[in-house]
Amino acid sequence: MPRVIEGKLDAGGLRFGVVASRFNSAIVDQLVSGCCDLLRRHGCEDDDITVVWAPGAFELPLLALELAETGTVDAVICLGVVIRGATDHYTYVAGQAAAGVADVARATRVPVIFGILTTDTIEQAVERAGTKAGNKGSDAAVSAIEAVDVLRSIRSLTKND
Ligand code: INI
Repeated sequence: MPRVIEGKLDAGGLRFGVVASRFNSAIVDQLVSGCCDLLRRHGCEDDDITVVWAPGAFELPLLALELAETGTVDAVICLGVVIRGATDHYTYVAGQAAAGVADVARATRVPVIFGILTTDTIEQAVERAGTKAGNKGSDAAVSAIEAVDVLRSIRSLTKND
């Protein structure tokens, strides 16, 4: 049998940063709510969740970096909504947000989760923020819990294992 490392979904004792953008806040609020609710239902205490508000998705990576570097959180969850408009502005905002989130995770070795909706329409975003297509904020919270646990397991491996 191979040795298999997979994450448990127990958030008890873990600390999370939630970095959310105010842009499209009516929808982002639902992502934050779904995210925090999921963390609590998996054993995370309210005191162990820090919510930070960014102006827009473009600023999420910088604030995630600062938060991750404090050493006070086990994972950072980035939440936002970028909706395609008439110009190519969307491409720059969404592209930099996605690349930035990945960069912060690799630079800090803290899981930084991409919970940013990138959609063509407001309707598609609403569908993914607690209506018919689930809640991407909750999904991001699951990914955060799982990533923290998998990382801990990998880091506890020794050469003799
Ligand atoms: N920010 C978003 O979070 N979502 C968007 O859809 C969006 N659009 O489309 O413009 C957006 N723009 C603001 C951007 O994130 C920055 O806050 C701004 O450019 C200042 O740096």
